Amino acid sequence: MNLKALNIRSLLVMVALVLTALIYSCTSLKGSKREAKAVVSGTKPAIPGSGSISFVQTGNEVEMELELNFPSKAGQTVAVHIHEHGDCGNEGNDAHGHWNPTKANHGKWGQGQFHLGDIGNVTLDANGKGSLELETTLWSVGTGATNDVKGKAIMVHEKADDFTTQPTGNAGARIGCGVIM
Ligand SMILES: [Cu+2]
Ligand SMILES: [Zn+2]
Repeated sequence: MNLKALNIRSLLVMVALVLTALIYSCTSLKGSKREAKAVVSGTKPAIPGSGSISFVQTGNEVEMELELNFPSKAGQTVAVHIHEHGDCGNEGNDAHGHWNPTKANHGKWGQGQFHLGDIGNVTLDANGKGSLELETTLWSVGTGATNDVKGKAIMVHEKADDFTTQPTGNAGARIGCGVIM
């Protein structure tokens, strides 16, 4: 084997290594899809309920999917927020207020000022079931940044949010809660 052949061989090995590294980094980017979930449980025995929420971040965009099932609230509209502490103790009160890392006023999602936790209202059907989907670049998932939804609580209220009353939207008692993990 002469010197030229050796050089070509090492060049080929180099190219193969670079290609492998490229393919690996693309695969790991794909694998870095960030996800979080919460299981919603009723906080009051008199108002049984359940639900789930999931957050999936792809690139800068977070997709949220929420499902609720509160039979005793059939046909009514309930408010859903993200609250600042991931603690559902004391009938949801340990979750404290609306998650508001941007120090905005309470309001309606996507209009003027609103808390990052102001998801909005969900109208439940005749069986008490409802769902909501949201896509946003305002949140992140598992990044540790100030807009990270992980470690917060999802809260369901007995009434609709009026999007006006500060700082709660006058949505009434906390009937469902789950920690976003
Ligand atoms: Cu709330
Ligand atoms: Zn709010």
